[in-house]
Amino acid sequence: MKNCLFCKISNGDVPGDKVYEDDSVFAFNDINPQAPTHILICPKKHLSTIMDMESGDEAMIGSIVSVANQIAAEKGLEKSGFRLVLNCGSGAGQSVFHVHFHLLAGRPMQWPPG
Ligand code: IU
Repeated sequence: MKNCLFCKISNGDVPGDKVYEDDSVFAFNDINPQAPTHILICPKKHLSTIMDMESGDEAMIGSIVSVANQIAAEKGLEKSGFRLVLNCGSGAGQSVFHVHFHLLAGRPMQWPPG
């Protein structure tokens, strides 16, 4: 999508600190990390919120969880664990309207999140 920041990071129009990329998913370090590891994992397809998911998008969204597991394994997070967060809508804290999962790790996590 033309005016979407994360689409621009995906296609290289805006620099991003990418840590993973395949045909349908990309991941990059969050610019304002909230934990020692804070990576955003996104579908390349522009979806403003997860509620815009369509029939046929299930495998793409599911593969984001596989990518999270892969990154966690690469970073040795299996024992310490990690949190995978998706904010849907401004009321839930979403500020960038291109679907992204936050992979957070490396510090104690509180529950419930704020
Ligand atoms: P949110 O769930 O939509 O609130 O998360 C948006 C995230 O995008 C947030 O953690 C920002 O720090 C992050 N981000 C970024 O990594 N690079 C940017 O240029 C912008 C936001 I704007």
